[in-house]
Amino acid sequence: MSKDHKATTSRRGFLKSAVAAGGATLAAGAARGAEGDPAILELQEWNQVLGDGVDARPYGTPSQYEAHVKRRSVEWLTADPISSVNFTPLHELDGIITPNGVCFERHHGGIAEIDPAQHRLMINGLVEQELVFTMQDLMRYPRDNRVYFLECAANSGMEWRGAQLNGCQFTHGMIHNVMYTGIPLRYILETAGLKTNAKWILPEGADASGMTRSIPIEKALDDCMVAFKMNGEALRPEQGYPLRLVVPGWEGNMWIKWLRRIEVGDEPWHHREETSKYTDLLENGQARRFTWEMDAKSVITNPSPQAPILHGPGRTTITGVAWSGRGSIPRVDVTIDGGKNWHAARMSGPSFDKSMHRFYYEFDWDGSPLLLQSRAHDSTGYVQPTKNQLREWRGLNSIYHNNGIQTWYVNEQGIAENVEVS
Ligand SMILES: Nc1nc2c(c(=O)[nH]1)N[C@H]1C(S)=C(S)[C@@H](COP(=O)(O)O)O[C@H]1N2
Ligand SMILES: [Mo]
Repeated sequence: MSKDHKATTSRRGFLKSAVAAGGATLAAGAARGAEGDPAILELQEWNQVLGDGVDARPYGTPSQYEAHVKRRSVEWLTADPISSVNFTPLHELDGIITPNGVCFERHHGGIAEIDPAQHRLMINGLVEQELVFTMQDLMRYPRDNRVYFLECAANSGMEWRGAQLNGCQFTHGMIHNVMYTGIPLRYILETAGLKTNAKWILPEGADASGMTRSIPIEKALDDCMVAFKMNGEALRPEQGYPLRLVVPGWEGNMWIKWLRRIEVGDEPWHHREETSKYTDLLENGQARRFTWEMDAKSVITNPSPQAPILHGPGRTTITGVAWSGRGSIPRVDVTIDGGKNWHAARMSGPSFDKSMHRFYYEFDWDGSPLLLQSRAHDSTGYVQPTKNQLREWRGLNSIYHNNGIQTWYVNEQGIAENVEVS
């Protein structure tokens, strides 16, 4: 490889010249020699005994050493687990896909356990012909595969008044990003035949909460899907097995799980979840309503309060995720000094509309404290605002749609903390 490998080069000098030499050299610079390290010089136990055979694990689960990678809830947010939320461990993940077992859950009446043979989807209201589908009936339709994020509108809602929860799992973990297999809702509505005054739909869940939301017909006919698979396998019961509505880019509450009925109407229904909940009370006493689209947002997942820098100063990789309900994310900026200097992050992985994007920023950490932030730009030109800008626009009464820039303070030991800079 390059001359940077010369043993005479000082560590700092090595790192400096390695920056110019490119990625592969940098990675090599992070390693050391074998001397004095039994983990490489001696055979480990697992190297000397036969392991489990092929049938020991008919449905695979993660390594026992990954047991900390799990959904977590916040005690004071969980009055009753039947109507509550837990959070995706964003700081443990990489790439753009959320594994099915750690997708955050939000239920209003617990998880419905549905026998798919007894499950039906009904279309009624302003249609030429009311229809009832079995799961098998639905399998006759052409299906699509698309990757979308689902973000609860309340994600980061606890941070409106100031930095509060210590970990991106808790501040930003009401989001998952999954490849759905499903049927464009348009095909199903066209089979039933929309009447000319059909302007809205009301999807309804088969769970104890019987959740409903009004959705304009334009969105229903545009990119909504009736999904039955996530990341290649059946939806998990937590995510709406056997059928859920996918409403790309729009607030998670509208993605009705355990979908059993879609009513077609000529005006919105003004149900609970679009009046008393999922509306934003502004400073002047007026409430924003029908704020469906999720604004562009990003967060640094590593380092973060649950994921300190453990390797000490020197070459350091910052990573995070960004998304927008209006399109893709062509650019994310990262700052390590609280916004004095911004650097273009390196985007890596597929870039889909209304899907999570992964970014990286590699730099030489001198061991002094950091103020880390990321700022997303979406394909419409929208730039993620600061938290204070949001507060100016919307006051402090809001819970929902907090997409302000997150700050992590990292101390000399690499420990990170949730803070705000003014
Ligand atoms: N039937 C039904 N659908 C529902 C809910 C529910 O309680 N019941 N919760 C909604 C809310 S508020 C959100 S944020 C998302 C959460 O989806 P998830 O559990 O897959 O993360 O589902 C939505 N769909
Ligand atoms: Mo939600």
